[in-house]
Amino acid sequence: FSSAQDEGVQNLEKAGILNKTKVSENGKKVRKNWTQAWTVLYGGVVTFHKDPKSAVTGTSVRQYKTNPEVKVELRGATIGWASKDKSSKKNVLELKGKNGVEFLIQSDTESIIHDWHKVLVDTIRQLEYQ
Ligand code: I3S
Repeated sequence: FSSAQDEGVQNLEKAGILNKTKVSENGKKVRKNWTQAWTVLYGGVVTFHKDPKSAVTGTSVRQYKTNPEVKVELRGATIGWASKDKSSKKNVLELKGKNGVEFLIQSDTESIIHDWHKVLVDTIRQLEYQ
């Protein structure tokens, strides 16, 4: 058995470069500003970091310790595929945090965004059992 529930959230980690934009803050819509970010999932938290170029040399999630630009707690968050009216881009995920914050995350590479979808779903599910 190797499901997320057996592994625990601490083993669900991932890092890579994604496009992201905030779309809501405190439940209020904000203007989109798509930027590339080094995106890290670790300990049930997603962080977005500027300057992905300096991060690509690091292989381990834990090695990347610079201050995140943005932090989204996955406990109580939801993740799903964004509907067509949310963006004209393809492969867009909608990440909604508990505090009314909402991000779109996107990659042109389908496999990359599918891997993120899976690990985010698994993490959010795992956090419900803790
Ligand atoms: O949902 P919107 O407003 O059509 O989002 C687009 C805008 O944010 C646009 O910037 P301006 O606000 O300067 O027009 C962006 O360049 C687009 O990328 C946004 O749409 P997509 O469909 O790419 O999410």
